[in-house]
Amino acid sequence: MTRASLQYPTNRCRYTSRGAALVVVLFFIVFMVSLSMVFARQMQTEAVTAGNSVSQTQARFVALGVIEAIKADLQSSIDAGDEPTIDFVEPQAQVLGDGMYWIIAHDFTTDEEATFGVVPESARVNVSVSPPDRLALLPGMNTETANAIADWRDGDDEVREGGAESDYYLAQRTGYDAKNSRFETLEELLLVRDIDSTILFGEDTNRNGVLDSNENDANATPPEDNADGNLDVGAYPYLTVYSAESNQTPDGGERVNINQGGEVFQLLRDELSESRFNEVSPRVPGGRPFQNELDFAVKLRLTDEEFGELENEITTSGQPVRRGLINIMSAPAEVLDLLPGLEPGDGQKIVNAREQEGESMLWLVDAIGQEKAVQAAGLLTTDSYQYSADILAISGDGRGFVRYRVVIDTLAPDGSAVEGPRVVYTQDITDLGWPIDPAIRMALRAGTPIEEVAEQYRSGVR
Ligand SMILES: [Ca+2]
Ligand SMILES: [Ca+2]
Ligand SMILES: [Ca+2]
Ligand SMILES: [Ca+2]
Repeated sequence: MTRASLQYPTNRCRYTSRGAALVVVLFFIVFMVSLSMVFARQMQTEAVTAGNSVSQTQARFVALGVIEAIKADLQSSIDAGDEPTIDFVEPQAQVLGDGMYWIIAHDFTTDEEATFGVVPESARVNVSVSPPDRLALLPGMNTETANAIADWRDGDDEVREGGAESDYYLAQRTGYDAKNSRFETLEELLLVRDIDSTILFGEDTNRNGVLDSNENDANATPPEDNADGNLDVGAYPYLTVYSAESNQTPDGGERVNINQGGEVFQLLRDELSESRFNEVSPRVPGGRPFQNELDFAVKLRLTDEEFGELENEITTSGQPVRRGLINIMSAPAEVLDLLPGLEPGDGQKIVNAREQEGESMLWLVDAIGQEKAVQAAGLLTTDSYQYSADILAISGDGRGFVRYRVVIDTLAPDGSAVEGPRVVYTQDITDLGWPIDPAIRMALRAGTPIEEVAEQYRSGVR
């Protein structure tokens, strides 16, 4: 990891040349969206009665334009030789063609207003990888449900304590086998014993992260909620099935396994001064086996700068793909708390410390102590190769809107290398209803120009 990869998208200077290329792509997207709308209007003259569905079609083209813009944004960072990042696509009250869009995100610290952004999937807990004792800590889960999840994904038919394997599922009215393989979508969780939409979505039935009035009135209106003034968001916003990265070096080479053979000595000789090489290399044999890269840095007593040069070149894993690593730079405190060996409060310490200057992940030792840092480090990353977007798009006349949840992966299907952005999941969740301020739709319906509405809602709306 270099410092550049730590600078989550705050410093925009280095993106200047990328920006110019991306502007061309975005211009093309706007052009295509507008063109689609012209066709949609022409169709309207042939079917006057279908007015609202034409607006719906316009909204759909806006959403599809947003997906293309996100892909172009990711591609431009890959083209620049960086790990994929979102640097240009703005998420809140943006005009695209003749419509507007928002990208709805989730902020665990508030249920009073919506937050917006494209979410790195490595900021979530991977339900295919996370140990059951960690899954049990998620809202709505317990040891039995977590063990049922672990049984569902593990390759054997041995039932964990309180868990469930094929014997259980086959005995149900609609019998099916336990998958015995990793999850491919989050909705697949609904096939696991005891997991239902209440566990996944809690009281937040419209999945906007906001406590809406119907979600806080007990059973006066659906859903049934506990009317305690707090939104139970369920497990869904914490979870992913997509997070994965290749175990290659940033330029596509093989990483050096620090637990085997003599290659690591050559690497140390290449990267360190002669005096430092003579100092630290004798510590390698006694330090083996290293738990992970951070353990290596601690045992060899590397400096922050030295470890910064080495950490993306080394590994303790023989696997071509590493699944479920959690992004230490963008995961919320609530997710970081779920790392093995950490306890509630450690996540917040990490969040407080992660913006400090540094060349490597060594700052984690200062933030939460050496023992915890080394235990957690094997599951940490600073990158994300998969991004999800919950896109809300509305036609300029306010009569049609759509909401799509999409996941975009930049890795090849086998996960072994970066290939380029592709959509791996799309779900139409328009029927959950309009999830942000209803005044936006009313203003557009009343004929307020979209630029005016966008200006008004670009900041500080729920
Ligand atoms: Ca199993
Ligand atoms: Ca809600
Ligand atoms: Ca209710
Ligand atoms: Ca509640």
